[in-house]
Amino acid sequence: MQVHPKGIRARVLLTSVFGPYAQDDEFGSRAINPMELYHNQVTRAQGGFSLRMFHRSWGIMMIQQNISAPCTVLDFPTRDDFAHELETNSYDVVGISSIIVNLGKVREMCRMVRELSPHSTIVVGGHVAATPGLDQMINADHIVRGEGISWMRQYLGEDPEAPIRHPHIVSGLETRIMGMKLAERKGGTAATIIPSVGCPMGCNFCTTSAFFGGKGKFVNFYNTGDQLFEVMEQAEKSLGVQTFFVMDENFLLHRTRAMRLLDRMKQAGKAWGMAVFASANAIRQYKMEELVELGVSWIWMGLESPRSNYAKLKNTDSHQLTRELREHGIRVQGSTIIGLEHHTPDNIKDEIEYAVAHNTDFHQFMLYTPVPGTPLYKEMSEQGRMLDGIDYADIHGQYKFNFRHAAISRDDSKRFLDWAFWRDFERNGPSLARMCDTMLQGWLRYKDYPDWRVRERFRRENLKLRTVYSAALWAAERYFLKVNTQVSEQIRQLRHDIAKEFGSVSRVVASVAGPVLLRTMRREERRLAKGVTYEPPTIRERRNWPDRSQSQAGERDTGLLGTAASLPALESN
Ligand code: B12
Ligand code: SF4
Repeated sequence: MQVHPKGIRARVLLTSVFGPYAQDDEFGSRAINPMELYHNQVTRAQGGFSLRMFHRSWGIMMIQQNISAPCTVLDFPTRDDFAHELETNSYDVVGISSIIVNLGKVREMCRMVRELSPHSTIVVGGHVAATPGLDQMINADHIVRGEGISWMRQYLGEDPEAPIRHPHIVSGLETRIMGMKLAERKGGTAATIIPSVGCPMGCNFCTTSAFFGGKGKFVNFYNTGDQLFEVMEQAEKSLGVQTFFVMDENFLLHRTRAMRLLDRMKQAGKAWGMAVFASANAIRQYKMEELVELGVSWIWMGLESPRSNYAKLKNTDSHQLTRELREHGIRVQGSTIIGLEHHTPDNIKDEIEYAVAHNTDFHQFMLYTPVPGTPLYKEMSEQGRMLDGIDYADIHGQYKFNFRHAAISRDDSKRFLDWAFWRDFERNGPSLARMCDTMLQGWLRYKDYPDWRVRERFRRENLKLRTVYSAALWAAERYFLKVNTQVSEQIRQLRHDIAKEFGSVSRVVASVAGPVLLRTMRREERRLAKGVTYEPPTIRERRNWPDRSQSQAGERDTGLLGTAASLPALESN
């Protein structure tokens, strides 16, 4: 590969695509596609109960941490921020990170670089690189497919195989729920750890798996439990965390690594908690007690239809598995695809009912979407079933089909998707309450467990059950009283069970803080009805920067360290 003439002396800018995001615009922002995980694709039908939170662009943070060149990461810039950064810093290399949906923004950013910083080399990476014919659509010098750390190191003349340094990443920012913005404090939010990219299961629709090699392949940054333990211990020290969001598409699949990590945690007396992604077949490799001892407190799991034949769900009763996980205090985030090949207008409602009956703590629904680079895209293209003229900005799985389905129309795809979110909320109530239910079940089962690390983790996680969550449940019970009596009754029962276990503290807090939360909740719903949306803050961080006052610790546009909330993946201590 050609090496940049300045090598590690080249000044590098790594940027995410520009915002604002949660609005319709000519560059491909869509109101329906905000830069929020939960509100975009999980709790979007839950009104003021929806969990609002932002996540940094971890890919470029990883690259920055692993090159020796002076490097700025610019996250969530506006167009003006991006222009200003280009004009004031004379970058040799401008790296733009994007997924396919934001292709229009990449095109515009390349145009801006050519205009404002014509000497810069433009490198485009991330999932957008899988778009067929991308080189004809944007004006870039390099388009990088797959893993980017090794590419960038090589481009700057460094050793691509050198060990990976992990940045210290606070997993979530600016959390809000029920109209309350949660306080940010050091150690209050989980640290993100990225052990690998890709997944060897190779499900036909899976873009992450395809992008990093497909079936049987993935890229491991840390092969062993020992390496992982060290990375986590460093994050513990630097961020003051006890909880980790493990961003690995199928963390539990690698049992040897996970069990070695558990050994190390036991030896060192670590009562860490961990949120992971894992397929059902991977979870089945463990006894529940092993998961609990490992600190697994939250699992994101695919719950595709039993008629879909995905290997990961073979021989698994997913209803029973979900129930069992929750009984052991492990919150479950289900993920269900709407519009699989066998779905028809006649069976789709039953399939959605089946998904919703899992009664997971959180449930993501996504449309079956052939995305460039995946086996599904290849298959649909070969069959001539990809629809022409669909804007890439609308291919994000939360709008309408981008292909001709055998039985379901494009417009109906959106109707069924929306119905799935609505039905899950109607039947199971707010995720916040379901999560409290799981936490209580875990506490009751494990509060006297022989391993003190487990007792300590449940104690720590459940502190909020007796205080702020009791108040939230009080408000939720009142909120649903007139609109959904069944949900209101479920919440009332849960609140009483909590009070029975934790005594008068929870009752007092609920009756004092509950009415306040009910008011903030109602105010939030009024704001949302008026069309208020949320945007992530712009963040600028420099590393190896010649001006030492701006280096390493990062020059931040906002003071963001440590968002609070003991919420799902991004849980506080
Ligand atoms: C965190 C995340 C988000 C965050 C975004 C945070 C952010 N700041 O951008 C949130 C939750 C908001 C989000 C939203 C969406 N997301 Co998302 N998200 C992820 C997730 C789970 C992790 C990304 C990550 O950090 N991975 C770890 C890092 C290390 O990997 P990486 O980003 O791929 O980076 C590596 C390479 O790609 C490359 N690279 C990346 N950037 C660059 C730049 C340069 C210059 C170079 C050289 C290399 C390079 O090097 C990195 C290291 O190897 C991925 C799934 C996954 N496991 O990756 C989906 C994923 C990226 N998201 C996806 C989608 C579809 C979406 C949504 C459209 C979905 C939706 N409807 O909600 C929205 C879009 C929102 C928007 N307006 O843009 C798809 C992308 C599909 C595609 N082919 O484009 C993915 C792959 C999930 C999936 N399997 O479908 N997402
Ligand atoms: S198991 Fe999940 S992450 Fe792995 S290929 Fe299938 S859908 Fe993708």
